[in-house]
Amino acid sequence: MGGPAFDPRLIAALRRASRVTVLTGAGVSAESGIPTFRDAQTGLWAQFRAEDLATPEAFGRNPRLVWDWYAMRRAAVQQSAPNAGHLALVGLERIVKARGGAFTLITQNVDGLHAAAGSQDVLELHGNIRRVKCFDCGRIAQRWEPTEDPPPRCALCGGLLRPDVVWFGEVLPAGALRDAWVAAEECEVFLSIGTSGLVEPAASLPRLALRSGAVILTINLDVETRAAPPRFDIQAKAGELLPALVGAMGPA
Ligand code: BV8
Ligand code: ZN
Repeated sequence: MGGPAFDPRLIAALRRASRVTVLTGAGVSAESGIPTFRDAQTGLWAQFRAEDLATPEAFGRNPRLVWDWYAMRRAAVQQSAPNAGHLALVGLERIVKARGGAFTLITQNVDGLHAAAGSQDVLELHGNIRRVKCFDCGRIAQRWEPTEDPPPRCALCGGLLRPDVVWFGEVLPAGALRDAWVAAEECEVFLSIGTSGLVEPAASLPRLALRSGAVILTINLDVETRAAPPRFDIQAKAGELLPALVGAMGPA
């Protein structure tokens, strides 16, 4: 039983593209067992909405609560592994680069799974939950002294440590955002995978690519499958469809 049949125009565009850009959201990590942002919160976090906890105001009001929420998510991330979708994106990068093309992977995810899978030069628009930074002096740390009374303190100034992620109302890392903008403007094929497209400015990247003349492939669970070039929409799980897509492109 062969895999899904892809529109030959999509495969042709992927085969001839000298620059491919990919944007991923939480849907790419779902098959690694990491709940998406839209998934309802569970357990003692069920009473909170993610977007209400992922703000500097929430941390300012209740640092312990927000720290503990991230500690729970970080533990889930540390127990997770890249899935077939992450690995297929590593394969796609290798195929494009082997033919001398450029490949950029932009992620909204903070779980670090693309780098763990072997993707190079990942643009983390929203930071990384495995790192922390000082709420006062901004010093970044990969490790910190555990404490009975979280959040732990900054080794430099004694300020409270927070996850090194971009909260709602905070600006994105300027370099990553600039590089993501250029990668969207200059690519011939843009893949948007596992994102609800609700959070700005990341959500504007596919529109920018479309305006710049790129072919857009959207892979999501809540999208109607249709092929109307230059847009292709495929309703599928990223971890199932991406390996078939890369396989349909042929050898590196
Ligand atoms: C900014 C890190 C300038 C933290 C995240 C009003 C006031 C203030 C701000 C705003 C405002 N209106 C708009 C804004 C801007 C705001 C924004 O966009 N708000 C939205 C909610 C309206 N953006 C910001 O604040 C950004 N900063 O704009 O700075 C500024 C400054 C001050 C004032 C104004 C502007 C910062 C945004 C970054 C927030 N941080 N993450 C953390 O992780 O805790 S965002 C967070 O949510 C995630 O990182 C992710 O990006 C986003 C969730 O989106 P998705 O990844 O798409 O995940 P989601 O669950 O939504 O969807 C998953 C999809 O996958 C679904 O479609 C599902 O069907 C699909 N799926 C599921 N399983 C699979 C699958 N698909 C394929 N296969 C599967 N197996
Ligand atoms: Zn500090």
